[in-house]
Amino acid sequence: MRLTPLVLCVLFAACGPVTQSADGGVDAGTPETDAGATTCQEPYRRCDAEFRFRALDESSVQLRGDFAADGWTVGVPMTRQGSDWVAHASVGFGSSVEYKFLINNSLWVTDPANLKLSAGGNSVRESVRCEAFTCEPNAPEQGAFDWRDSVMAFVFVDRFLDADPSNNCAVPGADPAGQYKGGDWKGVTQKINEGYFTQLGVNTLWLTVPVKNSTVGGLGSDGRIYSAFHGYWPVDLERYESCFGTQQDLVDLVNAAHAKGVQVLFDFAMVHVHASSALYAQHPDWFWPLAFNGGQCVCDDGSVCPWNSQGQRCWFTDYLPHWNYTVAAAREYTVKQAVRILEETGADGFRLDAIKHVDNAWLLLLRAEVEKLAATRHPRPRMYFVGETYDFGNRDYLKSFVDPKTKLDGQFDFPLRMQVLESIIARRAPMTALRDLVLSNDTFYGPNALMSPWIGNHDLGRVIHMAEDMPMWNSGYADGKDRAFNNPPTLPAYRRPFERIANAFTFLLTSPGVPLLYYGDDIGLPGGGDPDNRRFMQWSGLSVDQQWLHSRVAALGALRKEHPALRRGTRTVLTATSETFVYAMSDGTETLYVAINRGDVEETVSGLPAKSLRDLLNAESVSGPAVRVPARGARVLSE
Ligand SMILES: [Ca+2]
Repeated sequence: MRLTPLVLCVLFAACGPVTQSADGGVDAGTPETDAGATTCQEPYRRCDAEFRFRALDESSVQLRGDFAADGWTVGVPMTRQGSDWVAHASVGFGSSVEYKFLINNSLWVTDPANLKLSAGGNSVRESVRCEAFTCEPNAPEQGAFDWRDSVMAFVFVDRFLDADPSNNCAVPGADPAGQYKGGDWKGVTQKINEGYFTQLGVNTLWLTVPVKNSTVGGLGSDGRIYSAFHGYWPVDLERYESCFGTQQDLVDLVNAAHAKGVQVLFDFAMVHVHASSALYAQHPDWFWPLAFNGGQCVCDDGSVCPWNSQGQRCWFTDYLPHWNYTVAAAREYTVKQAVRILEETGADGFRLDAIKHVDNAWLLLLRAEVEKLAATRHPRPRMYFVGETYDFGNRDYLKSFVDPKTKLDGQFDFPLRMQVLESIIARRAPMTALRDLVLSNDTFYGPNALMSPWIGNHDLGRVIHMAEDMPMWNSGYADGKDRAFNNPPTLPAYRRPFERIANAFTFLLTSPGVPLLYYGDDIGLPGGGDPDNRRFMQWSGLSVDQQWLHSRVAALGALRKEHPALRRGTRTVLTATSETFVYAMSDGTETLYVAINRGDVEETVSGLPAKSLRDLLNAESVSGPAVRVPARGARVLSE
């Protein structure tokens, strides 16, 4: 790995554990190194760690460990210095390193000078820190938003708040459920200024696609006519969506968000354009032909493959020409428009739609060009890209798109969503299954990856119905479309589903990554599959249960903001049963304990510290190591 020259700490306070305020900024008490100078955010720092082994009569000693991807197989030869063998390795600031010494190329030994061993029997040096560190290339700087602190809400602009009826659109013949409903950027700005998002602990917005969409209707697979209220049928990437407002309205929105410490991501639809787009007429060679290989899909390797295959490039439907990014001009054009949108609006990144249907070359180019833009902003930010790869099971496939340096920062964690749904919400799998996934999932996607854990989105039936006593759909894969028009679901009239959703949010908001709140899930907004899962946001007349869930999500958001361990910490699994899951989140400064009971009777959980504990979520005191957790309840405990 190439590193920039040493950044020497001028003041000791900037070299030790740096205290971050809840909004990600540096605490006022942290001295600046010198006027105008900045330094990189902690996850992008590396320490030069020295390892020593007291020499006897060895002919060679190597350092092996997890300090590098190939550190266990290649290793670092140690050199003899006086009575010691000595080697150096670059270790992530604040991270832990496991290692052993390989003597004479045959004998593995732990470090006799370090008694700390891992479960696997390796020596462990915990939480490595250093006064002099190096910064990785293109690292985000101190003072810029730290994305480990992000909590994201997906705001479906057309369905959120209509603050300006003068921009409202209507598509002739559209089904009422698929028609524009008037929501706009001014409406989002109004809610930003009212503190609606801040009060929920949300500091990142994902907004629907901002570019001009088709003004004609499209025929859905259900035979109904839809408008482009969702933004996924772009016609002109160089104009903004007039149905949502003006370019100035959008700039005002981003400025209002930033004034509240809220980041803004735009959905970007780079998979296709609408057939009415002039781009398609002018540059037919920029798109795959509809009848490619006899109308079937084409995959990365040029073979014919089924719909939804990995790397598939076929049209979603016959009015959505699919970009052919093997054509450099097509790639460069869309990336140029994406970067321009970030430049013009000041926004902070993208949610990238259906990224598995886009050539890797496009994503690599987008990252490279957006990094150039980042270099012009001060302090240099991390521009966050979160991808949608609709796959509930294949983590390796999701991971193949994740590399914060060159591709995505993270993806929506579909496999984790499936397990949270099955274990906590629908209760068809034991909580031990969630534990089993979590044990490997937190670090699965690699250094500095920030996945987005979630439970609801705009492609699935509203999650509240999966939390009913009898889950509305029998499979986590169900899209809920059977109830989109036929017998659409109504709001549950009892508390239990709301408690189960609160438990799921307890898990999300005490997990690493960028947790996602789909608009309305904080009030258990009802709805079947698309488009019924995109009902207009309910701003009044909330039931007592809806108000309870909203306040619970807000309390969890506040806890996450107040306690860095809940968002930046490392998870240690403590105990799990079929009904309960208990884990600790620790950042080296503070440890919090999370206990979730998804069952319908009170449970006693074990494994907590044997002392008095404060339940921050319910404002109660309890005593460990065994603590009672109410039916469908959770505790977030502090020592
Ligand atoms: Ca409007």
